[in-house]
Amino acid sequence: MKFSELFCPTLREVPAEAETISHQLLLRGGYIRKATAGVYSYLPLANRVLKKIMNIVREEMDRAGGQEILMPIIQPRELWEQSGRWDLYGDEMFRLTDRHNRGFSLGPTHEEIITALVDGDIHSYRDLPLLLYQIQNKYRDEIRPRFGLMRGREFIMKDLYSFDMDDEGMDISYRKMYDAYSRIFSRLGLRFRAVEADSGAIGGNESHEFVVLAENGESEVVYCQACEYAANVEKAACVAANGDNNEAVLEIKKVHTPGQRTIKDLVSFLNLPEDRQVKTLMYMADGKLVAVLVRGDRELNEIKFKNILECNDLFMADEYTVEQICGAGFGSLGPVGLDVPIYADLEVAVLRNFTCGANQDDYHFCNVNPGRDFVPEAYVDIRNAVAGDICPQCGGVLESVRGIEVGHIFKLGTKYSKAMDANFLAANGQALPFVMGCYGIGVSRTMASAVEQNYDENGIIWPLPIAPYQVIIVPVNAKKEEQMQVATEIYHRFLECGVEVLLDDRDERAGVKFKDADLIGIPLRITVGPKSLQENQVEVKKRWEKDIELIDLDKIEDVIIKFLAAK
Ligand code: 9G3
Repeated sequence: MKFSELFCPTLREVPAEAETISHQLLLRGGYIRKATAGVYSYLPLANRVLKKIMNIVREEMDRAGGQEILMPIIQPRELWEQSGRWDLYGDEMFRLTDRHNRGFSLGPTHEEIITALVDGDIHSYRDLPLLLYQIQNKYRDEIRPRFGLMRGREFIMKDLYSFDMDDEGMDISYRKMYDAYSRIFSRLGLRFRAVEADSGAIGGNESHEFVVLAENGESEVVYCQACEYAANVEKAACVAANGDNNEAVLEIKKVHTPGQRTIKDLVSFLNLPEDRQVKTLMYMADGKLVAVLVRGDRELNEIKFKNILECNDLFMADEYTVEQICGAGFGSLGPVGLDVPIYADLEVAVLRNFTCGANQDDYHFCNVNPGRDFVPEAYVDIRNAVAGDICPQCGGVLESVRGIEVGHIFKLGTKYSKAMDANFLAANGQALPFVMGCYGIGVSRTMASAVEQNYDENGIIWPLPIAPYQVIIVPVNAKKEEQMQVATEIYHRFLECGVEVLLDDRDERAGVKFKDADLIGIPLRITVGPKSLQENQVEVKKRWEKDIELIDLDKIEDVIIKFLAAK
């Protein structure tokens, strides 16, 4: 491809609305352009990267026994009513009506479509297991689409659905997908981790996320250095603190704490460390007020809490309601004498003589002791795990990293097949619901996460397997006949060998061409300049290294082809 013909509108300036590095570099590199909030066009270079990602995904899905199909984006409302999810997703679902005023959704996912499809034509256990997948646009009306392709309202997803006779079959399909995902992200040249994850509203009880490690990723993961344990913080289990607290139990006392509202206020006002305090948070769970206690230095994990309460709606109560019920504002709440069901984190059970609000503004209780001064509904694991915690699997020490969720696989069980009455005939003639799994990869998000993980001050550094082109040839001066002649000759030789090569034939200053080559992130740059021609050599520079090698003109082909083959 000749750069002078390539639709690749690079930008010098960082667009103001781009907050993350991948959004900035994909815009500046001429990879994407915004059509509207959260909706992008993929320009030629991005399209080449996406196709490489999709091909690796396809190869591994096919190798794992998947069969590629393509399902509709327009989905009839009736199917979502059958599964009971039409009303579950509010404004996030794009909805439309046709000329007959019938309701449809723009597909945010395809459990309903695929279950109805398979139910229509698969009737016997002999046809199982069945793994069907697609690579297709998805639509989700995010409240705040941001970070470019990372959180769009239209994005490309590979979604595979597995159909088995029983749980054992589902576990086998799940394991095949888990292994296929590990191969995919390795082949894409990304540093990633597979971690235990919360299944959320989709249902089922086991799921794993594949997270590309990146310091400003939205997902927080904890992992153990001593064993294989790794989990999204939403899911990571916290082991109960040891109960060998033999501190003497002191008499409770009420302390006047004028204007002291937060944990930090009390640290200074009472010279009291955070872990000697307990914070009380009030939530509405399916319309009922509940209190939750965590140690002053911990954060509540709302997903764990919601799973324990098994409620649909969980959100923080407003201060007005709280004042009505508890007689005090947020900064003065506590469990003592609180006429609301209380759930306490495991750590609170072993606290002695802690301080908390007295349910009276400007007063706190000191020397509060669980059991004597309040009795919770239960002591449960509802705090966020943090680095330094004990590994729930082996007792080692947990570390924490951030990353970008690019894949998520779920054991669905019979949730959708039961809801939609999708059955097969077992060997004994019994009609049984399919046992399903679903497996997603964010293809467009994977491209962005590759940038988040591989860039420097000059631009993108594509992992070789997904670079839009492998080599860019830069003649220093397009006006010099000899340089252009040599550059063009190398270019044609590479084309003949099947090397994916760009020739920067633009009549631009060398500096501009080098900057663009770095910005768009082509792995190998070959420079044809006056100096190197005297010695019958060209300069070769790898995008991720600083130094430049001089290679003889008659060896350049072998060197490059050997290098590319080795990768
Ligand atoms: C919706 C809307 C948004 C959604 C969903 C449904 C997320 C929804 C979960 C999944 C689970 C898996 C198959 C591929 C991998 C992920 N956001 N989820 O079901 F109607 Cl508006 O999509 N689906």
